[in-house]
Amino acid sequence: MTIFEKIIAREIPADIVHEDEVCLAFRDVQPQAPAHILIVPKNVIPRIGEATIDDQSILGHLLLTAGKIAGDLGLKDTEKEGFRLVINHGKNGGESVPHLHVHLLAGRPLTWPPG
Ligand code: DGP
Repeated sequence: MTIFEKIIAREIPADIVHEDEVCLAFRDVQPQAPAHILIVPKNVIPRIGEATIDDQSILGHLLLTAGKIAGDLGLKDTEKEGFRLVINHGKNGGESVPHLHVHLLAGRPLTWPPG
């Protein structure tokens, strides 16, 4: 069972900002920006490169939910705010939890290229 499955099952606590039938979103315990939310599917997909066509609606749902959360948190103003979505795959991608998740980062200017 991944740490995120334990959060979904309420076996360990998290600062939850959104839940629906497909996903749970909560604040990252090691925030890399003033706003750092993880959007996690309830059905475990280990990582994005292992997703299949059967996961298409879940993947779309995660992105739409990220946009909704950004709006709920007042992050969608393109002049004053903005945000970044990140999905890490594997060692060089920076993946540490083998349960697909979308990072929503915001609240400060984010540099490009990323580190
Ligand atoms: P990644 O490196 O892309 O696999 O991102 C995993 C993220 O998960 C990382 O930013 C830290 C976060 N994280 C790990 N364990 C926990 C936890 O128990 N609670 C919360 N809220 N976040 C966690």
